[in-house]
Amino acid sequence: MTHFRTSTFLRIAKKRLAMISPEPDELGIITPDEKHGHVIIHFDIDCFYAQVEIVRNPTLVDKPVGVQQRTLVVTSNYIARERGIYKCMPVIDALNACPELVLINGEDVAPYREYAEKITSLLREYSDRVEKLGFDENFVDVTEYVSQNSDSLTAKEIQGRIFQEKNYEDIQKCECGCDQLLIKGATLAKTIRERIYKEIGLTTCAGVSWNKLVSKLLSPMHKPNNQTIMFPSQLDSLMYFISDLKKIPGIGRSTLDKLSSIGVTTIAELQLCNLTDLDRIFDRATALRLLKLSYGIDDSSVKFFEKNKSIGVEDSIKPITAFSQCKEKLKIVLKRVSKLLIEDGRVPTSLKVSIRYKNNSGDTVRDSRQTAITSALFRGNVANICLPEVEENILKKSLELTKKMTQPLKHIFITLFGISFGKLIEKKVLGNSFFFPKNFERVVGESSCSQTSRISDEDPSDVYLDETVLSELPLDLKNEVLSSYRSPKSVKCQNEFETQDCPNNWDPEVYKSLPVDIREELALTSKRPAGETLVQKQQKRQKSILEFLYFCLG
Ligand code: DCP
Ligand code: MG
Ligand code: MG
Repeated sequence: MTHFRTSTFLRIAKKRLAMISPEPDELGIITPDEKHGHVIIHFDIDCFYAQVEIVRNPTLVDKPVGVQQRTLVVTSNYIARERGIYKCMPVIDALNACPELVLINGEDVAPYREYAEKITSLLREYSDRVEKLGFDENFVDVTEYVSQNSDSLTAKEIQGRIFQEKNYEDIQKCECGCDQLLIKGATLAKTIRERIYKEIGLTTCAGVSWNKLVSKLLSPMHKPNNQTIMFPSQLDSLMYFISDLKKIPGIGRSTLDKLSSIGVTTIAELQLCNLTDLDRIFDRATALRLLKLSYGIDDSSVKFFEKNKSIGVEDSIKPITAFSQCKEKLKIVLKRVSKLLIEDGRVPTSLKVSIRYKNNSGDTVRDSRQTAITSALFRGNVANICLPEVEENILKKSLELTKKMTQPLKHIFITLFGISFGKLIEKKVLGNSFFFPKNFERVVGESSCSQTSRISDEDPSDVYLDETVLSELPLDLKNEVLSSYRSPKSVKCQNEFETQDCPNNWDPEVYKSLPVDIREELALTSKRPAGETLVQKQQKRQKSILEFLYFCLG
């Protein structure tokens, strides 16, 4: 295989793609005005777990450090790599190769998750399009940021390395002028990497280009702690250089097997395929995508940042054989998950408990149960999960769920507990009307949950007040906000009625299946003392909420 000139390559690529379909434009063929003009950076943290351990214990900085999970060294710092340690090396081999290797147990991944989240939130300062790939990688589409900060990103020289160490002067310039945008993107990538190092303590690698595939292929080229940029006219050389189909993200084991069944084992061979060849083993959409990838064409966008749908922790434990031992174990798991929940800041409205246990046939199996929890439990601030009464409430529910799973067992033999919180509610300050209750704070997020407290635009009493936000206000503003609450017309309470609200004469399962408003009505009616009207009952609730607010404000 010889090196094509870029123009030759593009001509061949277009011709080939044109042969694939009578409407080549629909295939997203690279045309300067269509596909270029984006700036996408791929970041990958250097020896991630090992760096986190070194940041947590700086005395390790000049030692060979490996992170151990079970019998493997899953990663190591670059000092250890120079001494022959590679990823997923058996511990025994690693210690033979490098007896002075410092091994750290990395089975608790919580610290790594914490650092990964710090990085993602720093990246989000530059774009809403931040897409995580695995634990230590992110794509960021910085096109808008680069365009809006064009002047401040003007650089005298290109930051980092250029693919194949080319001189920029020798590179064929793209007709659309995207090269300049990419150069500014490289300046931004350098700034971001410096910030990650200064603020979080981790070095990273980055790839800068106009699409996700190319950026991902570029970022490991100058490891560690460096970045690589490439220009569209170098695309053919890149795909030739990569050569190995396995290096293309999205081409996994089963795709490789199918391709090899028709004799395709390299990128160059895939480029030579036509659609008819690929149609035999793939559907049309997959066949087209594979062909495009082989030419370095990737028109998938960087997805908008999405927070985790749930937050949970699982712990393997020494087997427990009595239900009475469950609470203590659940408490340990709950403490860990509480920390993550507080860092996240969203309020959960569902609780799930998972266990791994031996069933009556002696097989080890997993099971989980979940229940709704009221967001009111946290009184507007998820940090309240640490209050003893809140913790106790959650533990009680967790034990009830565990009981449901273990009741059919002849003997209890549990080897894992997990607690996970879901249906997380975001709280967001809206617009400029910060001090007006109806816009003060609004619960957003997974509002599909009909049991979440809802807010009406009309009724100020219907607003969800966050004590932490209130407590930060100057006194006069606090009073102004509170004055709007002096005589609310009505307060819609947290209307998440659960089984414990179930009237005595109702079957809890039947009660649970009723619509929320009917459950609310039933619960209120059944609980109020004789002679008390529904309105009086609601007024009582309203009063206690107000008392709580006044209490919070001192
Ligand atoms: N990891 C793991 N098991 C694997 C591969 C990786 O537990 N089979 C973990 C350890 C790594 C982290 O994921 O630190 C990120 O994986 P990378 O492949 O990015 O490897 P590193 O970040 O460790 O090294 P590099 O500097 O090569 O990116
Ligand atoms: Mg990495
Ligand atoms: Mg990685």
